[in-house]
Amino acid sequence: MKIDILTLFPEMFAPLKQSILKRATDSGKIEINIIDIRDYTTDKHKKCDDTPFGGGAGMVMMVQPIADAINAVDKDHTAKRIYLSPKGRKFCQSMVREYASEERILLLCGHYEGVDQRAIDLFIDEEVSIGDYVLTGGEIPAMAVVDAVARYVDGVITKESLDEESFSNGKLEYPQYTRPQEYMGLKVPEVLLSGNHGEIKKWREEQSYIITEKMRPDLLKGE
Ligand code: 4FL
Repeated sequence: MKIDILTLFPEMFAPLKQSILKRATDSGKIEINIIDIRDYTTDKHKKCDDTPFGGGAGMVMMVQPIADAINAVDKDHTAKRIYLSPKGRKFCQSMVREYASEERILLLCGHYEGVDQRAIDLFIDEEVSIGDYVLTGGEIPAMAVVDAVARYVDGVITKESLDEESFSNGKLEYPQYTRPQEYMGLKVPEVLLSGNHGEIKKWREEQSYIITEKMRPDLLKGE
């Protein structure tokens, strides 16, 4: 899978060169292409933002550098083009699976007060938010999308990990334990040491239900 990221702050994406994402890019399972929008400005001072028409605080990213950057990497529009924005559709696991099935996605990161609406109207397929809060820019949301989507690309992590995790069965994950068997007086639940796989499975399903009811009752609605 190919992922293009358009940003004014390419250095912010250094975390993608660690751990599982590093392995996935090194092995060629995903290709991440970070594009500096500033490379495409035609302004002699390399300006990429300006004050908003109509007044108001902050700066707005100009349409020209964004348009030229998108046309440079995806002229024939083969990528699904996503703009990270607090106004977008709320990102969720079903969208993760959908994006992972695409050949190519393009992520546009806004900064400051956002981008000129015409960049969205002309070039973007989908506006996506990672939650109801405002950040300094779309770079961290873009990394969240890359991270979540990469896990679903074939061969990046094991199929078992995907099957057992939170949300995959519509519920949150059961508690996990590893050594030691006792820590500060807290013991690992006996059933997990029993070797009885049927009982373990039953316990985990019960725990999933209990934690979901407590933390995210909304997930159980419609069952
Ligand atoms: C994007 C917040 C996606 C949440 C500022 C610029 C944002 C965001 N999800 N905040 N973009």
